[in-house]
Amino acid sequence: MTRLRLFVLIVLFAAPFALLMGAGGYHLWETGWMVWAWIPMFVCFSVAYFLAWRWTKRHNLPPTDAEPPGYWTDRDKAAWEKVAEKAKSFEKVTTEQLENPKHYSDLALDLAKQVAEAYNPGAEDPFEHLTLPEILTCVELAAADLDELVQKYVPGSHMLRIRDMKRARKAVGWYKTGMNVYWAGAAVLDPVQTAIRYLASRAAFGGLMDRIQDNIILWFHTAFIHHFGRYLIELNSGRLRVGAKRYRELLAQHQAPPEDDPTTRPAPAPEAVSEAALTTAAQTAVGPKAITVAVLGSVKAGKSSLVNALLGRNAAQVDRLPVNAGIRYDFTLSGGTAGGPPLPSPSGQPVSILDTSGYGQDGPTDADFAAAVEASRDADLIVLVTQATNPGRQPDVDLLDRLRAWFASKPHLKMPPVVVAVSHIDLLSPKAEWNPPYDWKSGTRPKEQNIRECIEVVKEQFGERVADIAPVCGREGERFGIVEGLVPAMVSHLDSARGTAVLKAFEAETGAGQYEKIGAQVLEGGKAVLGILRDVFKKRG
Ligand SMILES: Nc1nc2c(ncn2[C@@H]2O[C@H](COP(=O)(O)OP(=O)(O)OP(=O)(O)O)[C@@H](O)[C@H]2O)c(=O)[nH]1
Ligand SMILES: [Mg+2]
Repeated sequence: MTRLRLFVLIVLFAAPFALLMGAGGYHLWETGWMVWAWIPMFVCFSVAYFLAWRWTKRHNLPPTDAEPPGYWTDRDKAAWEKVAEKAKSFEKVTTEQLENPKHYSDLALDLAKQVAEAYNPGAEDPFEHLTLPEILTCVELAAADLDELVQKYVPGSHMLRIRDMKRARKAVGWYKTGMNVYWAGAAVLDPVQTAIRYLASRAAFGGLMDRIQDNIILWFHTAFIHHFGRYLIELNSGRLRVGAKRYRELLAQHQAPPEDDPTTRPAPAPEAVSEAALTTAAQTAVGPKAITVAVLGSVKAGKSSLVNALLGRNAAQVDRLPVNAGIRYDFTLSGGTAGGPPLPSPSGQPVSILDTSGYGQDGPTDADFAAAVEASRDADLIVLVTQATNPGRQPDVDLLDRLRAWFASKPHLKMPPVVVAVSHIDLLSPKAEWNPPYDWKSGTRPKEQNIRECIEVVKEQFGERVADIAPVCGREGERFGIVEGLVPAMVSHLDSARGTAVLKAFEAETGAGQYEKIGAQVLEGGKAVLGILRDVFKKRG
């Protein structure tokens, strides 16, 4: 259909309505009802404008600065601060600037430089260490995110061409001109009334259209900086070396497994519980990656007893594997321990527990420390066991400080959160009494008070080195505080632990695949060269 025909159709459709509006308006004006008609019209327009203004206000549009992922290191977080600052700095910039395509390319380059500098301070060229595929992956991921955001929140964006947007902007201009002409005409007919209405409408909607447009454009502009910034951080920290597809897969693998609500699950038969409670991680080939817990502590602190308690009665069904740093146990959480209350844990989550050999009361030797590093660098969570009855905790504090220093020297890794298990609480005074459960947080029995005091002391000794502290008794047959206190504490730090797992997965991948990739590329390149040579020889022959 030609434009002319379209135009004719629109005019023909619109003409009767325009005529009715004109005639009606004239009639209203003639009979003096105009004032009465004007009031509801004014109210309708006001409400419509107000709602449009509110719904396009920035805090009603989805936020674009979602929580930084749990696996981000301190360096990543510092870089994110810069990105957020940049986004904020544009709050008062003109819309014309935000509409200019060149502005976005300049901004992208500037942001890329700033983030890269956070990773290579002082470097002459902060992009030196990047590869082309990584950079392209960054662009691909950011673009995909922005595309999704715009398609979801800007209705009709898939049909709007840039040309249309410019036209819409012009149409607003025409509308304003039209309104001015209308006001001028009305003023001739009824100057006083018109002046009052004009002032009222100015006060109510002055610049409203502009504000609505500005809000949406500024929102997109902020989203652009946040999303691009986020992937620049992933880029500079080396996590995009695996490529866009694998990057998404790795992240998805480390999401918490779907919630399994024990109240809605059909209760299994008692003997089935113990069967189902723990299945070896080896059986779950697909699904989430295992969470690795390193159990550290001094000699005879009660580490092995605690590990046995964590495994429950099903220790036999657990995969037991001697490794350099100690013994590894692999199993899968099921949301219930044998006979015990349901664990507040995501079921189906494979877990690997590493029981280490302890260090002496003089503190960890270099060999002990090396073993602790080996256990912790693969761990997503550290459980540090310390005896309640042994008040000197300097060896434990030393170990944590050395571990922190070690992780700090590896900015692409993150130290796992540390949960302290204070063992042997049964031996706190009164020694002869052991009558669990103990309400150590607020109870008034002497044992409860002593446990509380002991935990206070431990808290002071470790300070911010640890994320959580739980008192336990790990002695066979007298266990207490493990399912009730320690496990929930461990689970509550799982997100952070999963984050550490993500970093490790990326580290392992990016190191491992590199040579195979080069091999494949050489092969591809080789095939192309062979093809060219063949053609050359064919032509000669
Ligand atoms: N009373 C009491 N005894 C405990 C507790 N936890 C462990 N024990 C006992 O302390 C001793 C040492 O416990 P383990 O679990 O072997 O300690 P460990 O830290 O693994 O020791 P090493 O591996 O040799 O470093 C054992 O005799 C346990 O029965 C506890 O909470 N209370
Ligand atoms: Mg042991």
